[in-house]
Amino acid sequence: MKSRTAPVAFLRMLNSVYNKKQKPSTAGETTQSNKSWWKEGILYQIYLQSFKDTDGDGFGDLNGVVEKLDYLKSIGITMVWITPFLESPMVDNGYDVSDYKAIHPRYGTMEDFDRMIYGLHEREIKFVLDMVVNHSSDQHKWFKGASSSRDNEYYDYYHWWPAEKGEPPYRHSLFDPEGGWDYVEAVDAYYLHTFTGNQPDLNWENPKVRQEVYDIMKFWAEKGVDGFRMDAFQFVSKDTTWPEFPEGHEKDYVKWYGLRPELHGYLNEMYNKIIGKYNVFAVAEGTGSTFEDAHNLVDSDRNELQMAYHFDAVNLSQTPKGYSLLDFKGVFSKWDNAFSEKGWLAIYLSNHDNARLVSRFGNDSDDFRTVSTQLLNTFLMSMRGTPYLYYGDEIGMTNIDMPNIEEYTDIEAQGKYQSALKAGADMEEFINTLNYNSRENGRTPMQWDASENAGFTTGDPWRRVNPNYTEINVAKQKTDPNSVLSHFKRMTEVRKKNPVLVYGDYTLLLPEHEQVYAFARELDEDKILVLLNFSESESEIELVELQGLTSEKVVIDNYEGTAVEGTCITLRPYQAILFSLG
Ligand code: TEU
Repeated sequence: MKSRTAPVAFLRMLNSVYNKKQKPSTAGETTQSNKSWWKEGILYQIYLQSFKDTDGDGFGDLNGVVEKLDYLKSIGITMVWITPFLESPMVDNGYDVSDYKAIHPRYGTMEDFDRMIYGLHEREIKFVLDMVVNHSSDQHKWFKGASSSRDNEYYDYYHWWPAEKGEPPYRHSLFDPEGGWDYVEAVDAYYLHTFTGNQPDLNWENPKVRQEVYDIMKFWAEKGVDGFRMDAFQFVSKDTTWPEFPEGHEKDYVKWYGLRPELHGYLNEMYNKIIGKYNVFAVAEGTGSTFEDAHNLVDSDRNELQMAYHFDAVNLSQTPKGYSLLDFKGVFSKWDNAFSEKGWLAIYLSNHDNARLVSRFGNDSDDFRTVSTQLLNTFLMSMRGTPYLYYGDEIGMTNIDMPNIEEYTDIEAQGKYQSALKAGADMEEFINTLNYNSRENGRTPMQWDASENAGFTTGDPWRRVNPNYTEINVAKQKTDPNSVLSHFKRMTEVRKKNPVLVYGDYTLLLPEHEQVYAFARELDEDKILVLLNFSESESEIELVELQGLTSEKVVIDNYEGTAVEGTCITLRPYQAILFSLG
């Protein structure tokens, strides 16, 4: 392949030239007058370890992405975010970095990275790097130094509670049932960790730490990275008076720990040193706990970040009972409403921290898997905001059944299990829920074809392949015009051809309807009507907007031969149809 043989130094030069040339300005209002490539983009997230293995070690790698570059182009996505591939002891699968400028050998080399980003750019696909800088790994040289002596130059790179002050005030940890402080004898002090004890929080209050972060971002920006996804970002600034955590507030810990006022100053600094200078964009994981918090992060006149993603939608369907469509409409409508004038959001329903799209928000039975995944993909690409689509959802990959705790390798699942045991929870119910909502469901190997291990690896896959791969795979769907994949490709085209879907105003129709999500998008003369039947039965609806519509006005439909009669239409199970009203 051409991109594999180009000399690396040459690729680096091209990447940096590309970076300077291609970036338009990153103004951030929602209207068309403030266009940005990252608003118009369609982002595809790759969980690298599970995407494509090229060296037979059972782990996906950067060369696997290189091998699939033409596939990525063919499905119509325009941005790629790849989960962390930097040097790491892999306690949290790379969300614990021990060297921010080195590639983990499991995933390849820096030359592989250069080839990959060159190949993406050659195909006009932008690249987004996952920046995990709320915390480092405890194996990072900074933490090794810091935990060796209070006089060490890196000691203040982390947060410490000296033991002579007694026990630290309780701090809730998201992953550790024992709480967020761990003791280190060599320094006779406790360090803070929001996630596991192997992920000590960096001390952003220390200007030297911030400078280190900008230096890392500069390194990657100069390598051609187009954007940064800021991991766990709402937590980076801390109240260093360490107030006691109010009992019973584990569920709204974001309110207690998230978005400290100091964070905005740091983000301004980051904008001036990196974002604005290199003309890249950054997306925050998390939005604080109010709309105001979210606006203060991403409105363009703040010169901080450019986009954020909230958790309200993915938090909806967390147990096998599912969710109510009214709540679902409510969440998306209220966020759209709050961001209709200013700011910009990511639109997503799945990622590496969540179970599979169709299993949680659609219907993964044999009868309805295809249509309901098509419906969800239509929805994600019809909303205002940048769609974030997760690998495997373009073919309707489903949850994998894992009813035994022994099979869970994820640190989060193990932590939750220990917490549930400690709290005396009903463990049968706990496992049922975990089996439904565990993020390990969303991390199984990509199903490329019906050969052994789904064509993901020739070795032993690091994680069991979903046994349904013989049925659900790319090869099979490529040639079927009615497949999830073929529909996905049509939908990316529709999104790209219709700026009204990117920038247009959103109006919710039939707000009380319990099965149908209907809305209109409108931009100048262009108007699109979106009708989505979130149910396995037919739904007849009446809307004045339907008056006079014929099949010629259909923009995309996951069924054939849909007829409008007057102002009525009967939507078939999980039917997703867009009409042009312009
Ligand atoms: O997640 C941050 C976060 O807030 C998590 O609690 C997340 O909501 C949870 O994992 C959901 O299952 C980020 C990453 O996305 C996650 O994969 C990492 O494990 C975590 O940071 C620590 O780096």
